Amino acid sequence: MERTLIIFKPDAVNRMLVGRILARFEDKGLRIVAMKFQQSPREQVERHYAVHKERPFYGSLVEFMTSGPVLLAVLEGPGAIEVVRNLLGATDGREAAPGTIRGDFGLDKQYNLVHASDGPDTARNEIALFFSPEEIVEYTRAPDGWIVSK
Ligand code: 3AN
Repeated sequence: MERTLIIFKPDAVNRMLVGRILARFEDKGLRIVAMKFQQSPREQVERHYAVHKERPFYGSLVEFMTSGPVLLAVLEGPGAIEVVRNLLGATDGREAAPGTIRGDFGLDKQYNLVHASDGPDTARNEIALFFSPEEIVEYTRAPDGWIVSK
C-alpha cells in the first residue's frame, strides 16, 4: 500500500469541481485516509513548493495557492502515487490527454486543479507537511476485497 498527498487547488474549489474530481479517485478504488479543508498559510505553501523557488512562475504559484481555500487529502492504494499522477494527466490542461482529470476539466498550466505527490520521498514529506500522524485514519472498507485481489 502506498500513500500520496493531493491538493484540490483554489481553481477546483471555485469551479465547484471538488466532488466530481474526488469521485474519480473513489471510483478508481483509492481509499481516503485523511482530509482537511483550509486556507493555507503562505509559509506552508512556500515550503511545499520550495523545489520551484527559482522558477519564473514561483511567485504567482504561491499567490494562486493562497488565493482561496484548498482541500487536502491523503489517498491510499497499491501504487497510489503513479495511479493518481496518471489520473491527473499532464501538468498543462491543454496537453493532458482526454479522459484524464486535467484533460477533461482544464486548459491551463497554473490552474491545473489538483496537485499530487510525484514520488515516495515527496509523498512522505508532503503528507508530514500538511497532516499530523493522528489525522491519518487506518481502516478497511467492506468492498476492499473486491478492489484488490489477494
Ligand atoms: P505537476 O503539478 O504536474 O506536478 P509541476 O510539479 O511541474 O507540475 O509544477 C508544480 C505546479 O507549478 C503546477 N501544478 C502548476 O500549478 C505550476 N506550474 C508548473 N509549470 C508552470 C508554468 N510554466 N507556468 C505556471 N505555472 C506552472
